[in-house]
Amino acid sequence: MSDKPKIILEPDQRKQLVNLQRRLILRSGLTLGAVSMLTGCNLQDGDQVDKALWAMSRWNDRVQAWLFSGDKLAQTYSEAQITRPFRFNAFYPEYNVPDIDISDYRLEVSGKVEKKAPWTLDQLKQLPQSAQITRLICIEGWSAIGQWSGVPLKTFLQHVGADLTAKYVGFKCDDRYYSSLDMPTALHPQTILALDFDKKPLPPDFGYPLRLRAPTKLGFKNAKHIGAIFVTNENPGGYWEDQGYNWFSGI
Ligand SMILES: Nc1nc2c(c(=O)[nH]1)N[C@H]1C(S)=C(S)[C@@H](COP(=O)(O)O)O[C@H]1N2
Ligand SMILES: [Mo]
Repeated sequence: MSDKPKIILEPDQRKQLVNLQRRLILRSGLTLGAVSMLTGCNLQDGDQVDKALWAMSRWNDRVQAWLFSGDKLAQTYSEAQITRPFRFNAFYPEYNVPDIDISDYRLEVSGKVEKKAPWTLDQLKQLPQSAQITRLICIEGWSAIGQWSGVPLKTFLQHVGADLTAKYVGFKCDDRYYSSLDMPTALHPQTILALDFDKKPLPPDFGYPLRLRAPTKLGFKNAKHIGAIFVTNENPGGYWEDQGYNWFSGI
């Protein structure tokens, strides 16, 4: 709090705190001033700020889930507005993008679903498809408009007889990334299992052979190279979510 003596932070702690502040400010749409007012902290001191911000982050998950029941639509754009070239991002550099052999590829399905048989890409292509031109927003401070098409996640979940009253849908990726969605977002009309990017099969950089495209969520919730989907009542977390990124991170 502002009347407490300054706490000296280790460089690591400081970095973590600055990141958390930045994320929370981005996430909540609040200004630095508003966050400092709400938390009663001057955003300079250690422990107290950290505690208040983590508490706010958890509070955010609950309030956001309650405020946004899954029917709010993300903005869509025209073809002329597409960002070219599109931007790549992952937790590793571009030259480490996984090289996936499609002849071996199967999408695995598990958890609270009736049909657990794995899916080939061709089988996924047989399901109804939906296209969108939307903005992917990365928490690192950039965004890009792109075109994706694929199977609405809701359609897929219905096909496998998923328990749609379960709380979460989890994703495991072929690069060890993982993430998860709340069920309302999984059933949202703009949430798709994208097979195509820019009207062509997803290139390796952008998530070949299958990625999640949920424009009501931040970029890091849009898992690429999905190898497995599961339905569960236990929050599966995620690669960035488990490092402090706000789990809900959406509208
Ligand atoms: N499998 C996997 N999916 C991932 C990531 C990753 O590292 N691995 N990074 C996420 C992040 S932080 C962002 S912003 C988007 C970037 O997607 P793009 O490369 O299509 O721009 O992918 C998300 N999905
Ligand atoms: Mo990101």
